[in-house]
Amino acid sequence: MNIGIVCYPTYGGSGVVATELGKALAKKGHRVHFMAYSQPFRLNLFSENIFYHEVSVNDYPLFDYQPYESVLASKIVDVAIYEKLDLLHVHYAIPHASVAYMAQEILKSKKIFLPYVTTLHGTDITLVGRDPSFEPVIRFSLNQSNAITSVSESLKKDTLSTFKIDNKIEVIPNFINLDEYVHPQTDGSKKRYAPNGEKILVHVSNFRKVKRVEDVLYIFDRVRKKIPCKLILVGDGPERAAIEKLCRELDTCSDIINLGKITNPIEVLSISDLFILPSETESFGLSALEAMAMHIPVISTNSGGLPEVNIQGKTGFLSNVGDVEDMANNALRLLNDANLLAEFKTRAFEHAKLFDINVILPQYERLYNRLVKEG
Ligand code: GMT
Repeated sequence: MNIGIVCYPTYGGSGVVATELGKALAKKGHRVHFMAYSQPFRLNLFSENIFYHEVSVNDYPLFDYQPYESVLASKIVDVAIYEKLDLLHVHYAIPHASVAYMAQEILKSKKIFLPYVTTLHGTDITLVGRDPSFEPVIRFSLNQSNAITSVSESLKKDTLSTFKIDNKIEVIPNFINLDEYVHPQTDGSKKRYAPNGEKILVHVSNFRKVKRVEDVLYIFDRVRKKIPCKLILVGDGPERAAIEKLCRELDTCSDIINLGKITNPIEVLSISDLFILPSETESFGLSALEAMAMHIPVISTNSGGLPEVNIQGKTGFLSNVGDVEDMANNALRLLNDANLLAEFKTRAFEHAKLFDINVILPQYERLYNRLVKEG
């Protein structure tokens, strides 16, 4: 099948899911055409069956806002015609679903039918999508989608309560390629960050408000007062400066390592003991799943789709948003009991297996086949 994928190329779950999905489809022999305004950061172009079409908008003095949507729609039309796309899969509803609709209409006028799947990732519905100025466009383009998928039951519920959607929403969760989540030899790097055998807590995110990275620091502060530990922060974003200020106030900077943006967190995860994700909301929490795939239990909030990924008392613990005291106590409970920690590690990994690409990819392929047949 010839499949077009539209996604955000930047650091963030939706881009990672789109890229990993495209890579897995290409491995199975599908020809996958990525369209984005820059190369998705986890995409290696020197791979069989993978193609990348950059969407570049020319600057013009008239534009205060560049007409990205129009250029993207034209790109989709062009790629659909010349690469003979069978199907288009857009990740993140805004603005990709309405652009897909526009491209579909243009192609119809040329007697070409291009079905499109819209995958909802979270903030497109729970944060950005709640802005009423988007409502008519999101609702319309979702209802026009030939299929809608959401990454969790929780996001499906949120979508149905936010928008009047007549279309069916199919849940296809986030996934990981378990084969890639192997423990490399790590003694050397563990010593580099925790020279005296300290426990390592880790947080990976794009440092947006919704991630509540300040809570990571409050949790760490409480844990550090009880046991020797280090905190590794992976990622970067708008909250970084506030976090640096807070660690100075808490006087914990000497035990915090800011690694910044790392393309793939596997190595860092392989030396970590506990993953901390205190998000305000999380439609799924791909970073938590990545940690679990590396045998790391998760201390998280219980918001959004997190309870579908992190199982209370089995793969980690879940607390109310903002309850840093409870999250710190849960972290200490695990870090202070080697046997319990070992049990949680095993169960985290076992649960991650349910989200292996080999389980999830066929669900997308079935959906694609159905749409192409229907067309
Ligand atoms: O978490 C972010 O801010 C990035 C965002 C994105 O769209 O890239 O992630 C969302 O999509 C991921 C992949 O489906 C989910 O695993 C994340 O939970 C979701 N983030 C939120 O809902 C806040």
